[in-house]
Parts: sequence; structure tokens; C-alpha cells
Amino acid sequence: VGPTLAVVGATGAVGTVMLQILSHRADIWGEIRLIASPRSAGRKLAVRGRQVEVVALSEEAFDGVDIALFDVPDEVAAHWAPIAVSKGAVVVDNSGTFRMHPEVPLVVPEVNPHAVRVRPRGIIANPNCTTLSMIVALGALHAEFGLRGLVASSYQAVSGAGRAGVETLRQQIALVAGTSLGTNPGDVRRAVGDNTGPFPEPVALNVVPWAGSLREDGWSSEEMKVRDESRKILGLPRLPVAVTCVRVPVVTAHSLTLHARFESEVTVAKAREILATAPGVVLYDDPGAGEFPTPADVVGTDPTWVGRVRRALDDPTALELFVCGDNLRKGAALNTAQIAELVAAESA
Ligand code: 2RA
Repeated sequence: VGPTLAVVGATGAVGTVMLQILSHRADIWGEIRLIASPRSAGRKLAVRGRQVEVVALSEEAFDGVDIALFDVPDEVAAHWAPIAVSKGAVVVDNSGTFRMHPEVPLVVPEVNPHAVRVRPRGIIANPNCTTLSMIVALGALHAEFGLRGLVASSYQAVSGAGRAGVETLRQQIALVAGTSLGTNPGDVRRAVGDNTGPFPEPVALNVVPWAGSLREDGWSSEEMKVRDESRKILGLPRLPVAVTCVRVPVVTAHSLTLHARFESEVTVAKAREILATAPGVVLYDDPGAGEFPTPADVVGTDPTWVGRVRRALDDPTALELFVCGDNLRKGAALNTAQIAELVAAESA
């Protein structure tokens, strides 16, 4: 019998994708226990082709659990992850609570799998979905070329803000569909009214240069996460990183443009070779044939897709790239599941 796995936050946007992923990957688990808030307890959800009843989050819910995957708000993870550890579980946490803690590894199995073994707190952190949408491709290029600087802009899907984000976009689309809105200042805002959900501005027919909360000097928490997490995962604590995070009217799949500067001159041919062979990366890059990744095609897939690979016109050491990945799969649930599989393999 395999180890017992708990999914905490099983009914959320990421939890739902987690159950699909667990149903499709190699079935190494004994029991899979579904845990959620008391209001969801008693619901039945399908995993591995079976209906499993959701149990309420409590100390007893962790009895006998070997590995617990957490996808819950920061404050819930802060309270319950140490409890799960005290009950004997290894926690893989997808909240922001522990990611930058010096005694908590931040792991991307394609980039720094070794880090998973050093976990004095019994907690392993899963990176933010925006970091995860680029880091597998960036890590492969870093391994060969040596990264020296990064400028990134994100184009983030609304599901990054959970079910409320998706619901908000759908409602706003219904309000503007079939109209001639988007031609006069403020017309979209008036049509949408106060219904901006988790976003500060209308997201339908719009782009919003903001994700997260305000940090020092005008930076957003999301931008700081991408910077801090990339440095930690790549083991480059002083890497210059500048990020601008933008929300776009896409349901699922985050995209980023990257300007990545390396130790010495790079060639597009070598970069393409690296990206074409890197595990977890798909190179899809033939603009003459209209081929580059877009969220509409990438959603529901596992890899990080890369296109528009160019050498910077004014810097032979730098590459320009467009990357795109499903923020709920590799951006959250899949990476968490992969980490759990690494932990399970330790005792197999
Ligand atoms: C977002 N990255 O897209 C955040 C969610 N973790 O809003």
C-alpha cells in the first residue's frame, strides 16, 4: 500500500485541478483524503474514478497522513501546516506563507529537485503560479548559459485569483458582449459598475497593470514574489530582477515576456536546442507559420510553452522570449503533485 496523501483545500480552483491531476498521473498513493473547510464537508468529489467524501479540516483529519498538499489562504496554511507536521505529515504548501522562509525549501522538480530533501520544518513550499509559469524554461537556459539578469512582464489569467476571478470575468463579459463598449473613456467601467471582484479595475475589454497588494515604493506583492522566488529557486540571491505584473482577460494560463541576460554571448540556435530538449518545456516557435504559444491553446496542458525566441538587438548576451503555462496545472497543482512524488520516492 502506498503512502496516504491528503489534499487540503480540495474544493478550491487549484484543488479541483489537483484531483484531475492525481487521477491521471501514476497512482502511487494508498488513501487519498480530501480535506476542506467545514462548510464543504460531506461533499463527494471524484478522484481516481471513485467518489471520495470531503472531511472537515481538523487535527484528526491528519491522522495517518504521510504527505499533505495544502492549497488554502496564507493564514490557514500558517495555522494548519505546522499542525499537520506535528501529526507526522510532510507538508507541500502552495500558499505564500513559507516560500521565503530560510528553513523551507522552494522546489521546482525540473530545476532544483535536490532542495526537497533539506526540510527541517517538515514543510516544502510550492512557488507562486507566475514564477512557475516561466521558471522551468528559464532554469534550463540558466543551467547552460548562467543567468545574470531578468526583466519580465506578466500577462496573468483571472483564475490566478481563484474562482472569484473567473466568475468576475464571466459576469463582466456578459455585461459588455454585443455592445460597442470600449470606444469611449470609462464606458466599460460604467457598464461593469462596482462588479470588479478581486481586481481593482474592469478586466473585460481591458488589461490591468496590477496583481497582489501594495508593497514598498509602488511594487506589488506579486512582482516581489516573482523576484524573490526566482532568486531562491535558481540559487542566485543577488540576481537583478525587474517584474511588472499585468492581469488580462484570459480565464487560465499565465504568459510572460522575458528579457534574460546571461554571462556571455548567446545564440538563438543554442537556446532553441536547450529549450527543445528541456524536460517540461515545449518550444513552439515559428512566427512565419503563425506558430507561437497562446493561452487559448496552452490551457489544460502541463508543459511550459516557449516561443518568440530572439537575441536582444542591443545585447548579444541577452534573449527575448515569450513563455506561457497553465497557472492551475504546472503553476500550482502539478508542481505540488510532482514535489509530493519526490517525497514519496524517498521511502519507496
Ligand atoms: C495570481 N499569482 O495570478 C497569483 C495567484 N497565486 O493572482
